[in-house]
Amino acid sequence: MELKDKNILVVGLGKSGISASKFLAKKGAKVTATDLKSYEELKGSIVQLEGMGIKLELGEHKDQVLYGMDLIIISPGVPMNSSFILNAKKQNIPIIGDLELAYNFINHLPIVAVTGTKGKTTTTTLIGEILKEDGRKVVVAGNIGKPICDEIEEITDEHIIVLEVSSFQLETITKFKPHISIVLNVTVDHMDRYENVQEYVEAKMLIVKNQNEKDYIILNNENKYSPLFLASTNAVPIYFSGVTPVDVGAFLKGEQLTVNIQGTDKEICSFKDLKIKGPHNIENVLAAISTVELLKVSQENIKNAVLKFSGVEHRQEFVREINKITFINNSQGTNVDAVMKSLLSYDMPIILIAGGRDKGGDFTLLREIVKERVKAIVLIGEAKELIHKALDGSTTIYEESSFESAIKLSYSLAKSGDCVLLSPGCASFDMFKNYEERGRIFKNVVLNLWSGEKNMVQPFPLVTDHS
Ligand code: UMA
Repeated sequence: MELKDKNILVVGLGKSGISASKFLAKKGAKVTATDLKSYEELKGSIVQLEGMGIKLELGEHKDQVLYGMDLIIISPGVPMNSSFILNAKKQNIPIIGDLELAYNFINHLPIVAVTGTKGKTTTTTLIGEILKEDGRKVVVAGNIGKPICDEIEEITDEHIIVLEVSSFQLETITKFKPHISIVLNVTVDHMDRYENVQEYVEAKMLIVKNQNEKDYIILNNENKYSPLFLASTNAVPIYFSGVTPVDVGAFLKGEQLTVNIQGTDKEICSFKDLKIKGPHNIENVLAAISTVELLKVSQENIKNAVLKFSGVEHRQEFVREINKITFINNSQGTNVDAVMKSLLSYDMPIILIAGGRDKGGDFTLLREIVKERVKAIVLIGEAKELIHKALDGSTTIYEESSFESAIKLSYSLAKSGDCVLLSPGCASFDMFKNYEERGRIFKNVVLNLWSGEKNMVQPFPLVTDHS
């Protein structure tokens, strides 16, 4: 793809827009970038574009900027039916996303693309970890939060590219073709962007659009939309299932995660030995195992990487076991649904640490599951009282004024075989810079807990996170 001296408009200056703008400028394109946000709102990030000769049109998308454009790179969060984009379409300006842009420079390499409503980041990360364990050169990027255009300069001919792709990114592909596509599951989501479920599923189905009989599609045997994907591609299907054995693919044989793609069953490990818990995570691991089996990773390296994998940071991340008490960091669980999912994932009595800044969630929806699984709740932050009221009577509830004292109280309440779960169901901004800081402080406090005396802490100073 020749970019030199082309007039290219980047729409949206979030992570992908900034990354695409830099990439295009380095390739000699004449770049204009526009965003609905003002200079004031964006100044922290657009500083990266200084000195690159990029023209900025901020605060609104003016139709005049479309004049003379050869190409538009649209950010995933910009809807294709906005009046500005519809106007661009009328003028026949080609519109692609950063995924398609990058594809032009990496299409000679094996590409693995993971999509699905839930589990994309965990599965994408795990595939990357297994490939690394096998000594492969791998780039993991995409919707995971790392735009692929940022990685292109580092990519060599030996690399395997593992991409998390969203329906928003798939909407703007033309030639993008993964060698292996993975569709983890499709459930209703993003109904603020799509007219109906069918439209959302159709966007996801674009992942197979350019695949042929030399490519593979890994499908969830239990998802009702899988047959639609299969019907629209010539790619070879491989299935995974956490419920029933499949002929070609990965499944549970008793407790054992098992893969059979080459004609014989290979047992990887027991699901009980996984650090990431819950039926959804078994499916994510099975999907990852199918993928790396296709890429001919050794059974031993698959096993080693899978057993080591403690999840994506802040998403049901295993932190530590101390006195047979398991500590889990789910700081990214900032809504009620995420709390529900994490509570369903642990088959052991739970001490739940929750609270923070309320996002308007209905905590009463948790009453039943809390009654069933939660031994105690320790509440922190602005939403303490609100959550206490919503869950009053469903379990024992404590309120703590500091995060550290909440963690220590949870530890003292827990017995051998219990799980202390940070799953706040709220935003973090009342007490922390962001959910990452909340998660790191949690881990830091937990790692400093002293196993000798359960309700005392080891006397080293805590390293506080100011990153
Ligand atoms: N904007 C406009 N015009 C519009 C709409 C938005 O100018 O009409 C501007 C906003 O003012 C903002 C910028 O566009 O400055 C934001 O762009 P964006 O929403 O595309 O966000 P990015 O920061 O570029 O992040 C995107 C993905 N975001 C979305 O798809 C909404 C990130 O996925 C992804 O990690 C990142 O690219 C790198 O590839 C996030 C996500 O929520 C995590 N994805 C959804 C999901 O996983 O369900 C799809």
